[in-house]
Amino acid sequence: MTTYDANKDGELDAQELETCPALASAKKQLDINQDGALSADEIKKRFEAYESQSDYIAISLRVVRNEQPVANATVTMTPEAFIGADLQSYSGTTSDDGSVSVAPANGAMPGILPIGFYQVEISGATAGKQGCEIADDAQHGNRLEFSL
Ligand SMILES: [Ca+2]
Ligand SMILES: [Ca+2]
Repeated sequence: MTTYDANKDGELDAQELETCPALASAKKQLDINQDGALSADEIKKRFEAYESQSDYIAISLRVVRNEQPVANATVTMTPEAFIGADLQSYSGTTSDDGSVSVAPANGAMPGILPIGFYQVEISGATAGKQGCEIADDAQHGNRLEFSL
């Protein structure tokens, strides 16, 4: 969290969250006191909630532009360092229907990812930084859709 806490006040405010779209995407669930900022304690509580969740989740991922599927886009999902330093990245290329099953470099268990927060990079994206949370109770469920 210190990576994103630019003014070092122990909280991530709306401006700081812009630099971490993964946390920003889950703000509704994380921001317990609804003050628009995420405190270290609120983030800690989220990780405590993970204890009772699945370790890995099968996700379906799709890339669209103007609601149309985007083929041949490379999607790379990189775990945020704060969820664990030893986690690997997942990537894949979208098919004609815009869907992709991302996999680690060794190809094991495509489409099945550890829960947590991810940076998402998509080739051809113009929308700026993207990110997401993967969790049993994430608001988008296990279906992720990214717009370019
Ligand atoms: Ca701050
Ligand atoms: Ca808060």
